[in-house]
Amino acid sequence: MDSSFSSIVPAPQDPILTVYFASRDDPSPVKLNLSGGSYRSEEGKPLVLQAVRRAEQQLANDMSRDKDYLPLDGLAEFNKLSAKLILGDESSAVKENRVVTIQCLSGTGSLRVGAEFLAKHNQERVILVSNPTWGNHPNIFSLAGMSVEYYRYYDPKTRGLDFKGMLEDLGAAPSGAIVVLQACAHNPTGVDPTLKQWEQIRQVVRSKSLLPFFDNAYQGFASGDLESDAQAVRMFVNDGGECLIAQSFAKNMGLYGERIGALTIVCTSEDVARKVKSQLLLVVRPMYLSPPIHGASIVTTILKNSDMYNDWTVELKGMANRILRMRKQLNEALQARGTPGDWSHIIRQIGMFSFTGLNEKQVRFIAKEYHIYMNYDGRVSIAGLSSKTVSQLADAIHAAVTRMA
Ligand code: KET
Repeated sequence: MDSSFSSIVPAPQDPILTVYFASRDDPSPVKLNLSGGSYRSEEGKPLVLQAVRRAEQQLANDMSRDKDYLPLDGLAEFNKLSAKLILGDESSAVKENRVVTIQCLSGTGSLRVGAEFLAKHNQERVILVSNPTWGNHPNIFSLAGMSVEYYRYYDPKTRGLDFKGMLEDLGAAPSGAIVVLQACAHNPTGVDPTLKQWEQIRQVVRSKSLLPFFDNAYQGFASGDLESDAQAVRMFVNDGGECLIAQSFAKNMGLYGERIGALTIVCTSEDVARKVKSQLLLVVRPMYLSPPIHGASIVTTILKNSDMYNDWTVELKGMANRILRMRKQLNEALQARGTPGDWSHIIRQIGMFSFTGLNEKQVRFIAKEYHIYMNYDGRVSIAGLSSKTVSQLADAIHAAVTRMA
Protein backbone atom coordinates (compact mmCIF):
# COMPACT_ATOMS: atom_id res chain seq x y z
CA MET A 1 0.00 0.00 0.00
CA ASP A 2 1.16 3.55 -0.74
CA SER A 3 2.32 5.47 2.30
CA SER A 4 1.72 9.15 2.82
CA PHE A 5 5.14 9.14 4.42
CA SER A 6 7.17 7.31 1.74
CA SER A 7 9.30 10.34 0.89
CA ILE A 8 10.35 10.86 4.51
CA VAL A 9 14.05 10.47 5.26
CA PRO A 10 15.24 9.24 8.65
CA ALA A 11 15.95 12.10 11.04
CA PRO A 12 19.50 12.62 12.29
CA GLN A 13 19.69 11.17 15.78
CA ASP A 14 20.24 13.31 18.83
CA PRO A 15 23.79 12.55 20.07
CA ILE A 16 22.63 11.80 23.62
CA LEU A 17 19.98 9.38 22.32
CA THR A 18 22.45 7.68 19.94
CA VAL A 19 24.64 6.80 22.89
CA TYR A 20 21.59 5.71 24.87
CA PHE A 21 20.54 3.22 22.16
CA ALA A 22 24.09 1.87 21.75
CA SER A 23 24.27 1.25 25.49
CA ARG A 24 20.81 -0.32 25.61
CA ASP A 25 21.75 -2.82 22.89
CA ASP A 26 25.08 -3.82 24.47
CA PRO A 27 24.59 -7.24 26.17
CA SER A 28 27.71 -6.89 28.39
CA PRO A 29 26.95 -7.40 32.12
CA VAL A 30 29.50 -4.73 33.07
CA LYS A 31 28.15 -2.02 30.77
CA LEU A 32 27.89 1.43 32.26
CA ASN A 33 25.91 4.28 30.77
CA LEU A 34 27.36 7.66 31.76
CA SER A 35 25.82 9.65 28.93
CA GLY A 36 22.53 11.04 30.27
CA GLY A 37 22.19 13.57 33.02
CA SER A 38 20.30 11.66 35.65
CA TYR A 39 21.56 10.90 39.14
CA ARG A 40 22.35 7.37 40.27
CA SER A 41 22.88 6.12 43.81
CA GLU A 42 26.04 4.31 45.01
CA GLU A 43 24.21 1.14 43.93
CA GLY A 44 23.89 2.52 40.40
CA LYS A 45 20.11 2.91 40.68
CA PRO A 46 17.82 5.91 40.07
CA LEU A 47 17.09 7.57 43.41
CA VAL A 48 13.67 8.55 44.72
CA LEU A 49 14.20 11.10 47.48
CA GLN A 50 12.67 10.38 50.92
CA ALA A 51 11.04 13.81 50.88
CA VAL A 52 9.31 12.87 47.62
CA ARG A 53 8.12 9.53 49.05
CA ARG A 54 6.71 11.34 52.11
CA ALA A 55 4.99 13.95 49.97
CA GLU A 56 3.46 11.28 47.74
CA GLN A 57 2.17 9.34 50.73
CA GLN A 58 0.60 12.47 52.17
CA LEU A 59 -1.03 13.25 48.83
CA ALA A 60 -2.34 9.68 48.43
CA ASN A 61 -3.94 9.80 51.89
CA ASP A 62 -5.67 13.11 51.27
CA MET A 63 -9.15 12.13 50.08
CA SER A 64 -10.11 15.75 49.44
CA ARG A 65 -7.80 15.84 46.41
CA ASP A 66 -9.16 15.39 42.92
CA LYS A 67 -7.80 15.11 39.39
CA ASP A 68 -9.58 18.03 37.82
CA TYR A 69 -7.80 20.16 35.22
CA LEU A 70 -5.34 22.67 36.54
CA PRO A 71 -5.68 26.22 35.17
CA LEU A 72 -3.59 27.01 32.06
CA ASP A 73 -0.80 28.42 34.20
CA GLY A 74 -0.79 25.44 36.59
CA LEU A 75 -0.98 25.19 40.36
CA ALA A 76 -0.96 28.72 41.82
CA GLU A 77 0.83 27.72 45.03
CA PHE A 78 3.49 25.84 43.07
CA ASN A 79 4.15 28.94 40.98
CA LYS A 80 4.50 31.17 44.02
CA LEU A 81 6.85 28.80 45.84
CA SER A 82 8.95 28.07 42.74
CA ALA A 83 9.52 31.79 42.16
CA LYS A 84 10.49 32.17 45.81
CA LEU A 85 12.97 29.31 45.56
CA ILE A 86 14.94 30.94 42.78
CA LEU A 87 14.38 34.63 43.60
CA GLY A 88 14.63 34.39 47.40
CA ASP A 89 12.27 35.14 50.29
CA GLU A 90 12.92 38.86 50.18
CA SER A 91 12.72 39.49 46.44
CA SER A 92 11.50 43.01 45.79
CA ALA A 93 10.43 41.99 42.28
CA VAL A 94 7.97 39.52 43.85
CA LYS A 95 6.78 42.07 46.43
CA GLU A 96 6.17 44.59 43.65
CA ASN A 97 4.03 42.04 41.75
CA ARG A 98 6.13 42.23 38.63
CA VAL A 99 7.00 38.53 38.46
CA VAL A 100 4.99 36.11 36.33
CA THR A 101 5.47 32.39 36.94
CA ILE A 102 3.69 29.60 35.13
CA GLN A 103 4.02 25.87 35.68
CA CYS A 104 5.51 24.13 32.66
CA LEU A 105 6.71 20.68 31.58
CA SER A 106 10.06 20.62 33.34
CA GLY A 107 13.02 22.69 32.17
CA THR A 108 12.56 21.83 28.50
CA GLY A 109 8.89 22.81 28.47
CA SER A 110 9.70 26.07 30.28
CA LEU A 111 12.35 26.91 27.69
CA ARG A 112 9.95 25.99 24.90
CA VAL A 113 7.11 28.17 26.18
CA GLY A 114 9.57 31.00 26.78
CA ALA A 115 10.94 30.60 23.25
CA GLU A 116 7.46 30.76 21.68
CA PHE A 117 6.64 33.84 23.73
CA LEU A 118 9.89 35.58 22.75
CA ALA A 119 9.54 34.65 19.08
CA LYS A 120 6.20 36.45 19.10
CA HIS A 121 6.98 39.41 21.33
CA ASN A 122 10.69 40.22 21.21
CA GLN A 123 11.68 42.43 18.29
CA GLU A 124 15.19 41.03 17.89
CA ARG A 125 15.33 37.48 16.46
CA VAL A 126 18.91 36.74 17.52
CA ILE A 127 19.40 34.50 20.54
CA LEU A 128 22.89 33.69 21.79
CA VAL A 129 23.83 30.43 23.48
CA SER A 130 27.20 29.40 24.87
CA ASN A 131 29.65 27.42 22.77
CA PRO A 132 29.19 24.61 23.62
CA THR A 133 25.77 24.33 25.25
CA TRP A 134 23.15 21.71 26.07
CA GLY A 135 22.36 20.11 22.69
CA ASN A 136 18.65 20.85 22.91
CA HIS A 137 18.99 24.64 23.25
CA PRO A 138 19.58 25.35 19.54
CA ASN A 139 16.66 23.07 18.57
CA ILE A 140 14.25 24.65 21.03
CA PHE A 141 14.97 28.20 19.91
CA SER A 142 15.29 27.63 16.17
CA LEU A 143 12.02 25.67 16.14
CA ALA A 144 10.37 28.74 17.63
CA GLY A 145 11.71 30.74 14.67
CA MET A 146 14.64 32.47 16.32
CA SER A 147 18.12 32.84 14.94
CA VAL A 148 20.61 30.99 17.14
CA GLU A 149 24.16 32.32 17.45
CA TYR A 150 26.99 31.32 19.77
CA TYR A 151 29.13 33.23 22.24
CA ARG A 152 32.57 31.95 23.23
CA TYR A 153 32.48 30.19 26.58
CA TYR A 154 34.82 27.21 26.92
CA ASP A 155 38.54 27.30 26.34
CA PRO A 156 39.79 23.78 25.51
CA LYS A 157 43.37 24.84 26.30
CA THR A 158 42.68 25.73 29.94
CA ARG A 159 39.55 23.57 30.21
CA GLY A 160 38.08 26.63 31.85
CA LEU A 161 36.11 29.75 30.94
CA ASP A 162 37.04 31.89 27.94
CA PHE A 163 35.91 34.95 29.86
CA LYS A 164 37.43 37.55 27.56
CA GLY A 165 35.89 35.87 24.50
CA MET A 166 32.54 35.65 26.25
CA LEU A 167 32.47 39.36 27.12
CA GLU A 168 33.60 40.33 23.62
CA ASP A 169 30.88 38.26 21.94
CA LEU A 170 28.15 39.51 24.26
CA GLY A 171 29.39 43.06 23.74
CA ALA A 172 29.13 42.61 19.96
CA ALA A 173 25.57 41.18 20.01
CA PRO A 174 22.75 43.25 18.53
CA SER A 175 20.91 45.36 21.07
CA GLY A 176 17.74 43.60 22.23
CA ALA A 177 19.08 40.12 21.49
CA ILE A 178 18.36 37.35 23.96
CA VAL A 179 21.23 35.67 25.76
CA VAL A 180 20.83 32.20 27.26
CA LEU A 181 22.82 31.85 30.47
CA GLN A 182 23.04 28.66 32.48
CA ALA A 183 22.43 29.67 36.08
CA CYS A 184 24.92 27.16 37.55
CA ALA A 185 26.57 23.78 36.86
CA HIS A 186 27.02 24.53 33.15
CA ASN A 187 26.13 21.65 30.85
CA PRO A 188 28.22 20.17 29.20
CA THR A 189 31.42 21.86 30.44
CA GLY A 190 31.03 21.94 34.23
CA VAL A 191 32.57 25.43 34.05
CA ASP A 192 30.78 28.32 35.82
CA PRO A 193 31.81 31.97 36.00
CA THR A 194 32.81 33.24 39.45
CA LEU A 195 30.47 35.74 41.14
CA LYS A 196 32.89 38.52 40.20
CA GLN A 197 32.76 37.42 36.58
CA TRP A 198 28.96 37.18 36.73
CA GLU A 199 28.89 40.83 37.82
CA GLN A 200 30.91 41.81 34.76
CA ILE A 201 28.65 39.69 32.53
CA ARG A 202 25.66 41.46 34.06
CA GLN A 203 27.14 44.85 33.26
CA VAL A 204 27.71 43.95 29.60
CA VAL A 205 24.26 42.37 29.27
CA ARG A 206 22.55 45.43 30.74
CA SER A 207 24.66 48.03 28.94
CA LYS A 208 23.95 46.34 25.59
CA SER A 209 20.23 45.95 26.47
CA LEU A 210 20.38 42.18 25.99
CA LEU A 211 17.56 40.13 27.49
CA PRO A 212 18.88 37.34 29.74
CA PHE A 213 17.13 33.96 29.65
CA PHE A 214 18.41 31.78 32.51
CA ASP A 215 18.33 28.03 32.22
CA ASN A 216 18.14 26.98 35.85
CA ALA A 217 18.15 23.19 35.59
CA TYR A 218 20.62 22.43 38.38
CA GLN A 219 19.87 24.66 41.38
CA GLY A 220 21.48 22.91 44.36
CA PHE A 221 23.55 20.55 42.25
CA ALA A 222 26.54 22.83 41.87
CA SER A 223 27.34 23.74 45.49
CA GLY A 224 24.83 21.52 47.27
CA ASP A 225 23.17 24.72 48.50
CA LEU A 226 20.02 26.16 46.92
CA GLU A 227 20.80 29.74 47.95
CA SER A 228 24.40 29.79 46.67
CA ASP A 229 23.37 28.35 43.34
CA ALA A 230 20.78 31.11 42.91
CA GLN A 231 23.26 33.98 43.31
CA ALA A 232 23.92 34.64 39.63
CA VAL A 233 20.21 34.88 38.79
CA ARG A 234 19.49 37.08 41.81
CA MET A 235 22.25 39.46 40.79
CA PHE A 236 20.36 40.15 37.56
CA VAL A 237 16.94 40.34 39.22
CA ASN A 238 18.16 42.69 41.94
CA ASP A 239 19.28 45.33 39.43
CA GLY A 240 15.61 45.89 38.57
CA GLY A 241 15.96 44.76 34.96
CA GLU A 242 14.07 42.07 33.10
CA CYS A 243 14.90 38.40 32.64
CA LEU A 244 13.38 35.01 31.99
CA ILE A 245 14.08 31.90 34.06
CA ALA A 246 13.39 28.30 33.07
CA GLN A 247 13.34 26.20 36.21
CA SER A 248 13.42 22.42 36.51
CA PHE A 249 12.76 20.06 39.43
CA ALA A 250 14.02 17.07 37.42
CA LYS A 251 17.51 17.05 38.88
CA ASN A 252 17.29 18.71 42.29
CA MET A 253 14.20 16.79 43.41
CA GLY A 254 14.90 13.75 41.24
CA LEU A 255 11.53 14.24 39.51
CA TYR A 256 12.82 13.59 35.97
CA GLY A 257 9.81 11.65 34.71
CA GLU A 258 7.24 13.89 36.39
CA ARG A 259 8.09 16.69 33.96
CA ILE A 260 7.74 19.49 36.46
CA GLY A 261 9.23 22.96 36.14
CA ALA A 262 8.32 26.61 35.80
CA LEU A 263 8.86 29.58 33.57
CA THR A 264 9.33 32.88 35.37
CA ILE A 265 9.42 36.25 33.66
CA VAL A 266 10.61 39.15 35.75
CA CYS A 267 9.14 42.38 34.35
CA THR A 268 9.73 46.04 35.11
CA SER A 269 6.22 46.80 36.36
CA GLU A 270 3.03 45.13 37.52
CA ASP A 271 1.25 46.43 34.44
CA VAL A 272 3.76 44.82 32.04
CA ALA A 273 3.64 41.59 34.06
CA ARG A 274 -0.13 41.39 33.68
CA LYS A 275 0.09 41.73 29.90
CA VAL A 276 2.97 39.26 29.68
CA LYS A 277 0.99 36.70 31.63
CA SER A 278 -2.03 37.01 29.37
CA GLN A 279 0.18 36.37 26.33
CA LEU A 280 1.89 33.38 27.97
CA LEU A 281 -1.49 31.75 28.46
CA LEU A 282 -2.10 32.14 24.74
CA VAL A 283 1.11 30.19 24.09
CA VAL A 284 0.14 27.39 26.49
CA ARG A 285 -3.44 26.70 25.48
CA PRO A 286 -2.88 25.47 21.91
CA MET A 287 0.26 23.57 22.97
CA TYR A 288 -1.00 21.34 25.79
CA LEU A 289 -4.08 23.04 27.28
CA SER A 290 -2.86 22.86 30.87
CA PRO A 291 0.03 21.21 32.73
CA PRO A 292 -0.02 17.91 34.71
CA ILE A 293 -0.99 17.92 38.37
CA HIS A 294 1.05 15.24 40.13
CA GLY A 295 4.60 16.62 39.98
CA ALA A 296 3.38 20.10 40.89
CA SER A 297 1.59 18.67 43.93
CA ILE A 298 4.73 16.84 45.09
CA VAL A 299 6.92 19.95 44.76
CA THR A 300 4.35 22.17 46.47
CA THR A 301 3.96 19.74 49.37
CA ILE A 302 7.72 19.71 49.94
CA LEU A 303 8.26 23.44 49.51
CA LYS A 304 5.54 24.44 51.95
CA ASN A 305 6.29 21.92 54.71
CA SER A 306 9.40 22.96 56.64
CA ASP A 307 10.12 19.37 57.77
CA MET A 308 10.03 17.96 54.28
CA TYR A 309 11.89 20.97 52.95
CA ASN A 310 14.71 20.36 55.42
CA ASP A 311 14.83 16.65 54.53
CA TRP A 312 15.05 17.65 50.89
CA THR A 313 17.94 20.06 51.38
CA VAL A 314 19.87 17.39 53.31
CA GLU A 315 19.30 14.83 50.56
CA LEU A 316 20.22 17.37 47.88
CA LYS A 317 23.45 18.18 49.68
CA GLY A 318 24.06 14.42 49.92
CA MET A 319 23.73 14.06 46.14
CA ALA A 320 26.03 17.01 45.47
CA ASN A 321 28.59 15.66 47.96
CA ARG A 322 28.50 12.20 46.42
CA ILE A 323 29.28 13.76 43.03
CA LEU A 324 32.23 15.63 44.59
CA ARG A 325 33.52 12.35 46.06
CA MET A 326 33.26 10.65 42.67
CA ARG A 327 35.23 13.51 41.09
CA LYS A 328 37.94 13.14 43.71
CA GLN A 329 38.09 9.35 43.41
CA LEU A 330 38.27 9.48 39.61
CA ASN A 331 41.04 12.07 39.69
CA GLU A 332 42.98 9.99 42.23
CA ALA A 333 42.48 6.80 40.25
CA LEU A 334 43.91 8.45 37.13
CA GLN A 335 46.86 9.80 39.10
CA ALA A 336 47.49 6.35 40.58
CA ARG A 337 47.62 4.91 37.06
CA GLY A 338 49.98 7.63 35.88
CA THR A 339 47.59 8.51 33.07
CA PRO A 340 49.32 11.08 30.84
CA GLY A 341 47.94 14.63 31.01
CA ASP A 342 46.53 16.96 33.62
CA TRP A 343 43.21 15.68 35.01
CA SER A 344 42.72 18.34 37.68
CA HIS A 345 39.76 19.74 35.69
CA ILE A 346 37.75 16.74 36.90
CA ILE A 347 37.77 18.24 40.40
CA ARG A 348 37.65 21.86 39.23
CA GLN A 349 34.52 21.37 37.14
CA ILE A 350 31.16 21.52 38.87
CA GLY A 351 27.72 19.89 38.66
CA MET A 352 26.66 16.56 37.22
CA PHE A 353 29.07 16.39 34.33
CA SER A 354 32.73 16.40 33.56
CA PHE A 355 33.95 17.54 30.18
CA THR A 356 36.86 15.13 30.12
CA GLY A 357 38.69 16.35 27.02
CA LEU A 358 38.51 12.86 25.50
CA ASN A 359 37.92 12.97 21.74
CA GLU A 360 35.32 11.03 19.75
CA LYS A 361 37.79 8.30 18.75
CA GLN A 362 38.67 7.71 22.39
CA VAL A 363 35.01 7.74 23.45
CA ARG A 364 34.17 5.12 20.78
CA PHE A 365 37.17 3.01 21.87
CA ILE A 366 35.97 3.10 25.50
CA ALA A 367 32.46 2.03 24.47
CA LYS A 368 33.77 -0.85 22.34
CA GLU A 369 36.47 -2.16 24.66
CA TYR A 370 35.15 -1.20 28.11
CA HIS A 371 31.36 -1.01 27.58
CA ILE A 372 31.27 2.45 29.14
CA TYR A 373 29.11 4.93 27.28
CA MET A 374 29.63 8.68 27.34
CA ASN A 375 28.84 11.47 24.91
CA TYR A 376 30.97 11.87 21.78
CA ASP A 377 32.08 15.32 22.94
CA GLY A 378 33.76 13.63 25.93
CA ARG A 379 31.07 14.61 28.46
CA VAL A 380 30.66 12.06 31.20
CA SER A 381 27.99 12.02 33.90
CA ILE A 382 29.87 11.92 37.20
CA ALA A 383 26.46 11.53 38.87
CA GLY A 384 26.21 8.09 37.25
CA LEU A 385 29.48 6.82 38.78
CA SER A 386 29.86 4.87 42.01
CA SER A 387 32.86 3.83 44.13
CA LYS A 388 32.65 0.44 42.42
CA THR A 389 32.72 1.78 38.86
CA VAL A 390 35.33 4.54 39.26
CA SER A 391 38.21 2.12 38.66
CA GLN A 392 36.47 0.68 35.58
CA LEU A 393 36.25 4.21 34.13
CA ALA A 394 39.82 5.09 35.15
CA ASP A 395 41.12 1.91 33.44
CA ALA A 396 39.17 2.81 30.32
CA ILE A 397 40.36 6.43 30.22
CA HIS A 398 43.94 5.32 30.85
CA ALA A 399 43.82 2.83 27.97
CA ALA A 400 42.15 5.33 25.63
CA VAL A 401 44.69 8.06 26.36
CA THR A 402 47.76 5.83 26.12
CA ARG A 403 46.61 3.84 23.08
CA MET A 404 44.49 6.30 21.09
CA ALA A 405 46.42 9.54 21.58
N1 KET B 1 18.67 22.53 30.70
C1 KET B 1 19.85 21.91 30.75
C2 KET B 1 21.09 22.72 30.79
C3 KET B 1 19.88 20.51 30.77
O1 KET B 1 21.06 19.91 30.86
C4 KET B 1 18.68 19.76 30.71
C5 KET B 1 18.72 18.30 30.68
C6 KET B 1 17.48 20.48 30.67
C7 KET B 1 17.51 21.87 30.66
C8 KET B 1 16.15 19.83 30.60
O2 KET B 1 15.82 19.02 31.64
P1 KET B 1 14.29 18.72 32.00
O3 KET B 1 14.27 17.27 32.34
O4 KET B 1 13.45 19.04 30.80
O5 KET B 1 13.96 19.59 33.14
N2 KET B 1 19.76 17.64 30.37
C9 KET B 1 19.98 16.17 30.38
C10 KET B 1 18.90 15.37 29.76
C11 KET B 1 18.98 15.13 28.27
O6 KET B 1 19.50 15.93 27.51
O7 KET B 1 18.46 14.08 27.84
C12 KET B 1 21.37 15.88 29.77
O8 KET B 1 22.03 16.80 29.28
O9 KET B 1 21.76 14.71 29.79
